[in-house]
Amino acid sequence: MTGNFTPTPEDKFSFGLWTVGWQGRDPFGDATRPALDSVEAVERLAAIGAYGITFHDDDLIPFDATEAEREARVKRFRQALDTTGLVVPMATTNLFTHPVFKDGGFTANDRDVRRFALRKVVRNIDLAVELGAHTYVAWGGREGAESGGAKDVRTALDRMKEAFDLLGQYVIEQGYDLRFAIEPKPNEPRGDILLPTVGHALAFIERLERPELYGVNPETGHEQMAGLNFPHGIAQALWAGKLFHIDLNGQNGIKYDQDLRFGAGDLRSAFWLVDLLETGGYTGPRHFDFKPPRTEDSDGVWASATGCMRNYLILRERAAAFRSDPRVTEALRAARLDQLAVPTAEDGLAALLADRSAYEDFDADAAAARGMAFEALDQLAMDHLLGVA
Ligand code: XLS
Ligand code: MN
Ligand code: MN
Repeated sequence: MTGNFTPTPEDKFSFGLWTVGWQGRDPFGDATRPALDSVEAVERLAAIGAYGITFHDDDLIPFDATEAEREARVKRFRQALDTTGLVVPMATTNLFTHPVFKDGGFTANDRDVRRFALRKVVRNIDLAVELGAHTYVAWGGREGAESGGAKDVRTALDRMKEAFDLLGQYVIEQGYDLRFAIEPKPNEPRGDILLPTVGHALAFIERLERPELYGVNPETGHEQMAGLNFPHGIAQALWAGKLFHIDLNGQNGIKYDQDLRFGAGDLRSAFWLVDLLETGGYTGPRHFDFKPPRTEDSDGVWASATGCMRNYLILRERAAAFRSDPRVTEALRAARLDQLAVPTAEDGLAALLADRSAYEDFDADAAAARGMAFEALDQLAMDHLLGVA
């Protein structure tokens, strides 16, 4: 263990303005913390070693701000970015807080609401690009329903496709270097949300006019709320070339969206996730979308943010130690991962059909009797994770 878990901008850690700025308002209780000024957020994030900050339009500029107010806020924010060197790798739109979006933005039954939603996104895309973002996240938290007859899901998906196609057209026509990252979530705040998991989003993207413009922004807790294996979802997104961005946080199983700091919740899953991100070719930001619990004061907020990065760095070190351990190399071979990497029928279909050893002479009982040696491998992972390897 090197013990140096101090983040630097090279680690590419970024935070949503709404994360450290969360005031602790929940469905049962009022805010427990004062509002955080965006300039202070930039300065403090830079001070703790982050490299980026992200925002929803409404985090930076109140929904009903005048033009002059808007300009003043953007100017202060930009100055803070210039002074600190913090960048804006991603931005997104709030299509969920204002009551007008109670039935969604892109898939609201009301057409005028859908047109307003699209214009709101377009406006913030301009700002995102102006501030240097290359990724635009789209989380459709209100796109969904609580009852079966309220939403014709196939038609709503037509409207969802229409919205993304129009936004893609806009980005192309403006000549922007910007790609979209769709963020799945199974429920909350709607009873059921459209595009609930990474798999749903990946399938949807292939139906769009310009699929290459769209990827996913999976969030740890969202997949876990659906009982899914987050590293598996990330692996499939990487496999599809669609991991455009990621929201890291912590979650304890199938319950409300906890947004705990990264590393809290399912620690073993976090270990495999970091292992995958560090070895799987992902080069984007390590973005934290967490909520410092409402029990915390301002010191607790920054302790929580620092903890996200520290836990990532600890896990990065532990995962690297696991991968470089000769016993692990041996255990991987015993578990026959090398065989998995060999195509099943590289000799072709005809050769497979002619190969008597593949079927007629295959000894299924002998193959069934072979142990897979996964437990020894997993214990080595556990030892590395717990720091006793
Ligand atoms: C909410 C989402 C949201 C998106 C951005 O559950 O995680 O914060 O990341 O709108
Ligand atoms: Mn969440
Ligand atoms: Mn998120």
